[in-house]
Amino acid sequence: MIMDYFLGLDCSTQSLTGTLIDFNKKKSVYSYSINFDKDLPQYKTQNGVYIFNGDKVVHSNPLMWIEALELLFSKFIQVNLHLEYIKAISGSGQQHGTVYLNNSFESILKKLDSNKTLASQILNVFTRKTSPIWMDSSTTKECEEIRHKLGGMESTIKITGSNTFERFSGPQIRKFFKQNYDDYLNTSVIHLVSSFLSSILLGKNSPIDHSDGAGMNLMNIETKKWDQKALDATAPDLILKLPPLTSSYEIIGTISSYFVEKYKFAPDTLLIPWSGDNPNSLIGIGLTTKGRAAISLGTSDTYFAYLKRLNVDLSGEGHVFGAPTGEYMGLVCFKNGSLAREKIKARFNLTWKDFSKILKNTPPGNYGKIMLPYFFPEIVPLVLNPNVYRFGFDENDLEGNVRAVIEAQFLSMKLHSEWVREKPEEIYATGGASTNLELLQIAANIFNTNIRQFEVINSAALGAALRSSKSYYDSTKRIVDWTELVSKYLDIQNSVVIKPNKKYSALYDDMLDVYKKCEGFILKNGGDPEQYRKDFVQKYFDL
Ligand code: XUL
Repeated sequence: MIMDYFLGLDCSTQSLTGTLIDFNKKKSVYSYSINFDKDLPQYKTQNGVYIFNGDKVVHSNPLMWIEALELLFSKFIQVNLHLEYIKAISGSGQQHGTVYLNNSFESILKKLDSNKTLASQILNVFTRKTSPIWMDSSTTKECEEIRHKLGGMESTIKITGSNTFERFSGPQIRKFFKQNYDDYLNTSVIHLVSSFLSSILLGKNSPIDHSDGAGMNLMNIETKKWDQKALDATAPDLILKLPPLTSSYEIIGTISSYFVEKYKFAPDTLLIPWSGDNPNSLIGIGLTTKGRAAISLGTSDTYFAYLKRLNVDLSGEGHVFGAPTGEYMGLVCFKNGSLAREKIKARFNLTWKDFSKILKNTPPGNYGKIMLPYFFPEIVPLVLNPNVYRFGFDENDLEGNVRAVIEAQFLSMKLHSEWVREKPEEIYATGGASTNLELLQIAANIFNTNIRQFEVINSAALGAALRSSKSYYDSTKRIVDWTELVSKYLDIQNSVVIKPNKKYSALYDDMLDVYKKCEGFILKNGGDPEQYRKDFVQKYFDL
C-alpha cells in the first residue's frame, strides 16, 4: 500500500503541535501537543511566555521551541509512527515574533551531530536570548518613528498592508537596534518564529514566506519584496540581515540529515516554508474562496477572511497578510481573547460548564451592562494601559460579568471587522473556546450570521500539513485543487450550524451603537454614553 503522509507543525504561544495526515485516507493519523509550561518546566514560562515591565514586554524562548520540537519527534517515535512515509513537511508559527542569530547559526546547522541534542548545539547562536512575541506592546515610540518616516499612517498601510503595530517585527527590530546596538551589529540574520523553525529542519537559513512576511511592516504588500523605504525607516543595513522572501507554496529543499539519522525521516522529505498561524489556519479551516470568514478563539481572538484582491484597512486597525494560496487575507487581532475569558472565570471560581450555564440563562443585551474588556493591553482598539471599564454594573456582579465579557468581545469584533467589506455568508469557528455553543450563539446573534462549528482541531497544524501536500502534488504534476483539497478534511457533514436568532438582531444593532459610544468615550474623549445606554435599557428591558 502506498503511504503518503504529510506533517504540519504549529509552534504557537503555549504549545508545539504536530499533525500527521494520510493523504490517501483523507484523514489525520496522529496529533500531539507539547505544552511549554508543563512539558518544559525548566524554562519557567507562564502560558508560554515571560512578561516583563508591567504587561508591556512579552518574550518567549527560542531554545524552548527547539527542545519542544525534539520532544515531539521523540513522542512520534515512541508511538511507532512511520516518519519515513512523510513526503513533505510545513509548519506554522505565532506571527510577528523575531529570533536574532549570529554568524555561526548556519554553519552549526550544517554540521549538526545527531548523537547530541539540537538545543545543546545551538545554545550559543542567539544574539538575543529571548524573542519578543506578538503579545509585546513596548514599541510605541518605534512605531511612531517608522510611521513618520514612511509618510504617515495611510502611506504605511499602503506600503506594508498594515499600520505600524507594537508587536510587528519591524518596530521590534528597531527597538533592538536602538537599545542593544552592539548586539544588533553582531546579528547576522533575523528570522520570524516560522522561518527560524523552518531553518532548523532545513539545516540552513530558510526564506520567509510572503504570508508571514506581511506581518513585519517591512514587506511591500503589492510587490511582495522587501521595501527599501521601510527597511531604511527601521534599522541600518537591515537588508543584509533578512532572509529572502518566497511564495508560501515553494519547495525550499529537503530535510536536514540530523533528522534523517535521529528520527528516520526519509532523506528526500520535502520542506515547504513555514508560515504564520493565521495564514495556516486560513487553509486548515478551508477559507480558500470568497464569502467565508473565520473567528479563531484562542490565546488571541482573530477574525479573518480570504481576500481575492488587496483591500487594506485605512482606519489602521486591520491587517492584510498574504494567503498561502498566493492571494491575500484580511485579519483583525484582539489580544484579550481566552486570557480575558479566563480572568472572569477565575475571578468567580467557575468551571467552563458554570460559565456556559450563565450565558444560557442571561438575556441578550445583558440588561444594558456593557464592559470594555481590556484585561491586558489591547491591539484592537489600541489600548496600551490595560483597564476594565464597566457601564451599568460592577466587578462583583457574577452573571453580569460573564455575559458582558463575551458580548463585548463579539461586539468589538463586529465593529472592528467592518472594513473587510464582504459580508460573509457563514462564519467558521475554530480555536479552543469554539467548543462552547452558548458562546457561539452569542456570536451568531451579534453578527446575525450562521456560525459553523467544526470538531476542534488544530487548524494551523492541519493547514500546514495540507499546504505541504499541495506543494508535493504540484511537484509531481498531479493536479490538486485547493478547495477540493481542504474540503476533504473539513467534515462539513458533521459540523454544527448555529443560526442567529433573528429576534435579537435589532437589539444587537442598537447595542453595537451603545458599545461604540462607550469605546469612544473611554478611548477617544467622546461624549458620555450613559443616556444612550439608559435608552437602550428602557427599550429592551423596561426596568
Ligand atoms: C496576529 C497575531 C496573533 C499571533 C498569535 O496578527 O498577532 O494572532 O499570530 O496567534
